[in-house]
Amino acid sequence: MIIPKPARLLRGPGDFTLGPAGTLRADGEARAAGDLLRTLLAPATGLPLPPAPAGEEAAVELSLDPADPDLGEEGYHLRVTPFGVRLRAARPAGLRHGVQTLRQLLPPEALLDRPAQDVPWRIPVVETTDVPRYPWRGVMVDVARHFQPLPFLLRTVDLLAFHKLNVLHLHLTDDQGWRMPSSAYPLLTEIGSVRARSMLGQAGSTRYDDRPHGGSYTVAELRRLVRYAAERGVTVVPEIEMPGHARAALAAYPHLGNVPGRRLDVWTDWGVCENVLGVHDEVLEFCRTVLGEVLDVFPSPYIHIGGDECPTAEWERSPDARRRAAELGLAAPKELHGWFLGRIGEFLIERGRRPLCWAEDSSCGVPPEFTVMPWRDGDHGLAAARRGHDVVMAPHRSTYLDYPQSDAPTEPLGQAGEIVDLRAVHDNEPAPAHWEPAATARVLGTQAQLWSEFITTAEQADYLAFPRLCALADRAWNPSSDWTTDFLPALRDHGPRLHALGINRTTPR
Ligand code: TNX
Repeated sequence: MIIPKPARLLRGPGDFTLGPAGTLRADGEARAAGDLLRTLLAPATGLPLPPAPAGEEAAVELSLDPADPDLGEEGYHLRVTPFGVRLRAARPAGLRHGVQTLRQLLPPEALLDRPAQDVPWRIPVVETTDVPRYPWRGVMVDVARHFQPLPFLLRTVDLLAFHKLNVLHLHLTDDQGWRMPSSAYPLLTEIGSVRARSMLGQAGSTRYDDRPHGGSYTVAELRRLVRYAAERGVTVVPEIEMPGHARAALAAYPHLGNVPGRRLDVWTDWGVCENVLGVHDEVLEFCRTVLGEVLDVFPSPYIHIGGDECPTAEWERSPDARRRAAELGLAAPKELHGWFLGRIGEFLIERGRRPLCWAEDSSCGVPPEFTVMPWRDGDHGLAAARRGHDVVMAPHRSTYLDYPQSDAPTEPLGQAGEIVDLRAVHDNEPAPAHWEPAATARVLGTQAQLWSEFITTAEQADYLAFPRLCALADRAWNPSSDWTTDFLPALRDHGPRLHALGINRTTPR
């Protein structure tokens, strides 16, 4: 059994063995998916999959049928018979998912990054027509709290694609670090990417590790990530946090803040920082300029501008911010939050993109053109959908993978206060049954969150992400996957695959 559970899969007797003489046909727009299959199978299998000569049957054939009404943007039809493999889709994205299904149907050794010895590359006879329920199936990776180098992100893309997840939401900036270079504002990374130390333990702790943490990407690296992800059917959605969670920017450019002449360092604590961006014109100009550079690197239709956890005390105290609120006719300075995000949203829409932000309650104050990510408990998703927002569900009790998955003492340090176990992730229904159809129709999908206050290494990230990410992928793809009769047996088959992929499942230090 494979993960996510295909919408429909029939198994037949026998199998097909892919041998060294096996050919591949993938013409026209199907070629890229054919190349992907070659790239993915080569390290373990060494199979060359040469192109099939014209007029000859290929062992594996990939084809596009744009007129197929049932397969949509991402669906595919796969038929394995004792004589070969036939994969068809309406769009290249569907072919890529079919390629991942094929990888899971092969013996797990096919997933190794080195030659496997003496494994017959048998694929069971199956027929599947497989279409996802949601167009947004993602993972947010926080590279702001702890920087992760490019290879980590490339591997993450591979693991997403393997589970038919199609969005990598990249949290590039926060109080503790700014990871995206800007040619207009070079100090964002020169100053804002390094903090002097890290808090040890939960927010409010008084212990620190007393060593610097830093890192940032080059534009070339980010472009490479975008390209690599696109080849695998993954969209990289960048996030630049504003107006809160922006202390790294304030450390680099103090004039963006609310207190003239004040200098702040890059934050070394966890939690909600009360220093936020100011609301004067220079700040909006800064955000537009930085986002302009972001748009140049990331073709994603959606651009995330944060918007969460923005304390407004500095605005209440600042004469300038109070004046601005009054000029705008706002009832209170705290309404500057929605106003700020709304202005930046307009900018993104003018540039042909869709603004996206976190929503911690039903009144995040942004116009309906914003897509929102409700992340707290309660019916905030429903309320947002009723107000006309598209929503991507990110409820913390079932999608926050930075919380431990059990109360075992062997669990590595994570966020306190919650256990997010595998079952909770699998049970997460993005649009619960009591939502009315119009609200349900606003749900684009769901995603997992890998906040990285407590993730410093790839081993830790693996440990927290797996197998919970498998559960999220299953739920996001197929509404009918049952915990007991579908997911758990599939996960048993999946274990050797995760192992072959080199995923760490032991308690990291
Ligand atoms: C809340 S969710 C945050 C993050 C933290 C996370 C820890 C959200 C939009 N903000 O800044 O990293 O909790 O679980």
